[in-house]
This record gives sequence, C-alpha cells and structure tokens, in this order.
Amino acid sequence: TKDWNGIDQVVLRNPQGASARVSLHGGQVTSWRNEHGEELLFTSSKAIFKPPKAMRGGIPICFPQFGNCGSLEQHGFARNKIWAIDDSSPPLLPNDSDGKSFIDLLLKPSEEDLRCWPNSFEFRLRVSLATDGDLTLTSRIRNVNGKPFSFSFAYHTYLSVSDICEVRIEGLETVDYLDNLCRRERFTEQGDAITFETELDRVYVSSPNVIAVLDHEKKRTYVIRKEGLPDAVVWNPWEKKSKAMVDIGDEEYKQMICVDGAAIEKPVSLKPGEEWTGRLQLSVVPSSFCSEH
Ligand code: TA6
Repeated sequence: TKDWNGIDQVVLRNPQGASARVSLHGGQVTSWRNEHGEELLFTSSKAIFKPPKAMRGGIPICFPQFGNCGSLEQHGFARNKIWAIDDSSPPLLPNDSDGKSFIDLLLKPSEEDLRCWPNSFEFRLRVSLATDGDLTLTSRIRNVNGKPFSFSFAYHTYLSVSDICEVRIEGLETVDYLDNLCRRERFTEQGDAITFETELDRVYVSSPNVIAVLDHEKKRTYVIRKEGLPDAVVWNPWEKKSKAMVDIGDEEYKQMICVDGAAIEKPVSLKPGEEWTGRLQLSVVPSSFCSEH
C-alpha cells in the first residue's frame, strides 16, 4: 500500500487477523493492530505527512543520535530517509521467522549522510508480527570496514492509551534517570510505579529489560521486552508542550505515552566489521486490576 505521500508501506498480517504497517519512509512502523483490528500505537490526528519529517506517532527510529545533543537534526536522520526493502539479508536467527510474517528493510548512508555523519554503516531492520500478535523490531547496525564510530539509538514508541492519568508504568522502580526537563540531571526513581500528572521526559538508564505499561480503562497491559537497549525513555508532553507542537492535537497527549527501548547514556561503539543488535518486542496482555490500583 502507499502511505501519506505515495511512499510504499508494507502490511504484515497474521492468520488471526492482527496486522502491522511499516513505511519505507524512515522504516517507521505506522500501525500495529490486534486481531480485533484495534490500533495499539498512537498516531496524532494532526500528524504531518510531509517528507522528510517523521509522522508523529507509530515507532520512529532515532539513529545515529537521540535528542539534539549532537551535530545532527533532532533524533538523527534515519527516520527522515527512504529505506529500501532488503531481500538479501540472511535470516537473523533461525527462530526469527518461525511462523512470523516479517519484512527486512535496509538503510545505507547517502553522499549527503556521509557529509554530515562520515561513517560507513549498514542498518538492517526486521519488523515481524508473530502468530500471537506480538510485534518485534530487530535492528542490526554494522560498521562496514570504516573507521570506528559511535551512535545513540531509540525505538521512539508511541503507545495508544485511553487516559494518561490512568496509566502506570511498572519495572522502572528505583532506577536512575536523566531528567530532560532539568538539564538531564540524574535522579533515582522513588515511586512504586510511574504515574502521570504533568509533563515527563526522562531517560531511565541501565533499566530492566521488561517494562509494563498498564492502561486502567482498557484493562490491558503493554509488555515491552528489550535486548541490547540498556535505557528506557519515558515521555509525555502534557498540555502546554502539546499546544506548542503543530502536529499533535491540544488534548491528544492524554491518549499517548512514549516508552522507548534505547541506548543513550552509553553510546554504542563499533570497530570496523563489528555489528550491534537492538531488539524490541511489544505484547499486549489483559491486566486484571486489583481494587487498590
Ligand atoms: O524524550 C523524548 C523527546 O526527546 C522529547 O524531548 C521530545 O522532543 C520528543 O522526543 C519528540 O521529539 P520529536 O523530534 O519527534 O518531536
């Protein structure tokens, strides 16, 4: 199918009727639906579908830089580039394609990219949809015999929630975080779970590899499993920041939460020929809420 400006999208389906859509623009997952056709990722109603900007929502890929702490544009250039379908990549792991429908995408630096980031990389992304509806993104980034280079990375994942005020995040208790709202100063999470009543923009460092995002109203929990991604970004812009952003509705912050598997605090360094793998697996499970939640 075609996406917002005629750029190809690949639709993955499983036998139960779950689906996912991946755009060649940015290698961005733009939709993930369960077998009932319910959309599980947030997409802004005011998203701007105009290259090279990334669409606000889904899962933009932040590479080779997270945020604007570097010389590149915010979150790096990978999400603003047109990727190619890669039908040459060998299967990542034998169990990766068991019963899963998947697509392999490839990004290599253009002349323009090499001017602003002179490193010879190959970025292979596999997006797969399992028979149980789980969505898995596997990134393999290789240094193709250039000089050593480092990068930071995030799967900038916009989860769809009913009401941010009824969302709890479990799994990051007592984890240190860098607070983007106060000069990335380091704090330690004290709470028993993260709840939301104002803008929150944090990088939880060396975080556990399983994080749960509970949506009270929908009585369901997103389970995020990550490998090779030591950090977790948690972000909600809240009202004031949303009003300042053209590509999100003033009230839509209530229906989204970003929880990103990431490698930020310690950038990944690759010597010539070395390869890094970062994997994110998203599941949705019914959550039985006890009364006190
Ligand atoms: O921590 C997430 C973050 O860096 C926020 O500060 C905010 O800028 C968000 O990413 C969205 O960035 P974007 O460039 O997609 O608008």
